[in-house]
Amino acid sequence: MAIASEPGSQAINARQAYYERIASDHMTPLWEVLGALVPKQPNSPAQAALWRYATLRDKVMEAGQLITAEEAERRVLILENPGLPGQSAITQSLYAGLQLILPGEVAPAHRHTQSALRLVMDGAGAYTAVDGERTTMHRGDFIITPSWTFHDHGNLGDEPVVWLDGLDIPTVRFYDAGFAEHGQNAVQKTSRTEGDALARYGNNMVPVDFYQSPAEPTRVFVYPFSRTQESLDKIVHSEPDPHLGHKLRFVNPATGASPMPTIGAFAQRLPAGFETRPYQSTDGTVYVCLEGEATVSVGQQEWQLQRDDVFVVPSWQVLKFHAQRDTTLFSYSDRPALQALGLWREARL
Ligand code: GTQ
Repeated sequence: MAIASEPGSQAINARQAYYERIASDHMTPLWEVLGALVPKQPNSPAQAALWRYATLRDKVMEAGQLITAEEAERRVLILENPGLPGQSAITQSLYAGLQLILPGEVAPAHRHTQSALRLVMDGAGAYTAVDGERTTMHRGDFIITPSWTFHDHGNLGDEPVVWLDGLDIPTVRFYDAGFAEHGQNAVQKTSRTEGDALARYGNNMVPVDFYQSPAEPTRVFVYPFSRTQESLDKIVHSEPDPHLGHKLRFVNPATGASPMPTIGAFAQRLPAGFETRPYQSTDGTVYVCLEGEATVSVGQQEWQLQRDDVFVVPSWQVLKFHAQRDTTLFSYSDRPALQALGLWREARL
């Protein structure tokens, strides 16, 4: 009967010496790392983490006294996952940051291959312009700037405006596919009136000859919170999904695919008193608590959510909610990328 036996110290020393010899030829033995390379299930180095909005806001307002939006290009505090220090990442594939623009300021036009979304959190009177059209930012609005579209931000009002940026920066870095350039002018010239894209592409119609392939981003670059709320308010009277409550995904209305190919976005309502059953999925997800009051548990962590708090649920960590009041959540993840690659899984426990 042959049983695998523990190697003796002589064998271990011989192997170690061999590993060192082959290292100079840039080779390394698979058998020492196979279990970590091909895990039985995801074991993300990213950690579950929460950022209180009060703290985020205080800190970004402090930055407002230290540097202008113009000088910074983007005055943003990066939300860095405690398990991924120095990587400017909130999950392995996604970035999150809190951006501040003060009255009268401009964040100059640029474009890059990274796709971006904004979730407006605080203040009124700012706009984002995307490829020649502006949209005025309201709290809860979900705004996108697809890959390689020129975008600039400005604040025409009299109060600070703060929003959450979500980008696929780590994904684009992983693929070594980053390109960027500045616009000719800090503030891009507008070529369409505000609301044009939403009317043309986002009202259950598209221009008669307009067809897109699934990976093309939507021309609808704002999903107003008023419309999201309208949908959630209507469906909340039906039976909630036991694991998700009432959860909707934002789509490109011309294709049914996600608004941008690398980042998916979701809106969710948990009715007062509702408790979700445990759920896990492979798309590491960033959440914003837009309204309400709820307890969330992610793996061993548990938090009492307050308005505008931001938290992250890494891949395959078990997620549960218990809403004390009607609670509205916005979230974004790399789900469409995982789905396109055949790597998305969920488990309803
Ligand atoms: O607004 O264009 O948080 O380019 C990071 C990179 C925001 C932006 C970020 C960016 C932007």
